[in-house]
Amino acid sequence: MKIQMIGAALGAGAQDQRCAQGPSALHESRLIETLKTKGLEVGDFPILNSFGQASYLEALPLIAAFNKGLAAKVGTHFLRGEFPVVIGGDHSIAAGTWSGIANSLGGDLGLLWIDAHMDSHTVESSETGAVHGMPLAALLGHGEVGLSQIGTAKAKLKPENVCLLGVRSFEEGEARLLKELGVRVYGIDEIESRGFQICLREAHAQITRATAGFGITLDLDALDPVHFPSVGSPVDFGLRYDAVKRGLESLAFDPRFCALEIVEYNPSLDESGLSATMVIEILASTLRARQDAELLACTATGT
Ligand SMILES: [Mn+2]
Repeated sequence: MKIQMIGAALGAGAQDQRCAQGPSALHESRLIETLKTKGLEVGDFPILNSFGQASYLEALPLIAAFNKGLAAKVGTHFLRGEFPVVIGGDHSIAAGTWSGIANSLGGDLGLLWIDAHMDSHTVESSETGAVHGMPLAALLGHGEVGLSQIGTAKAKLKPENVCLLGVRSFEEGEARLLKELGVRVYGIDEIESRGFQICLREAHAQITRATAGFGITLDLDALDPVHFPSVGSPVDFGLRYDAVKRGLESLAFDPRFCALEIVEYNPSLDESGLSATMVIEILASTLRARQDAELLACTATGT
């Protein structure tokens, strides 16, 4: 299984735009070399850049154009039988990544959205106008058409095929939309009381029940900032790094796992480089599990 890393150097969707430097900083932290030494089949690491400068709602046309290109690139690699891994950038790139997969999958897409926030605003409900607060609404077919109708006019996700995990900061408008649609949200209180692994397994069962494949998008602000402070919008009391790393590894043994996205790494807040190492470790363990699953499946079918 060939893993195709894609950098999405976009920061225009966030208030703090410095996560645009995430892909290049990880590249300089020897991301690709480390994955190769772990036995992973990775090629090059092209980084898509956004041209032009804008912020808040004024950035919408720029972000829509960027995501259109990202979706095409992700879809092309996926249709070649490769496993796309998109590295952000702010979370507005999710509209591109998952439109690219949904348009190419040939069936419904399941998605696990690990995040401190809901990212389910529309232009009307957003209080800040920051576009990284809108990608999930767009993928569900709501809000700005430049984000919600990439490639096709169809909604990329059905509400019953998405679960959010780790949420602890949200506004009324986006919560109302998810509630009306019936999207399952695992807030931090439920995760604390029932246990992370139990909630994760339940979410995995839901997003694979009626889908042709599933993806994971990890917004690093889901992690507790005590352990992982290097993000655009930190929120206290998050998920534990080890639990998330082990959890992603366990889900990645499922051969239906078809793409991964990691966003919001802010290298300006990572002077020691420790957070970069943590991101690379999560990628290595998750992709290793996915590759092993592929090898096992090939052995089982004799191919
Ligand atoms: Mn997010």
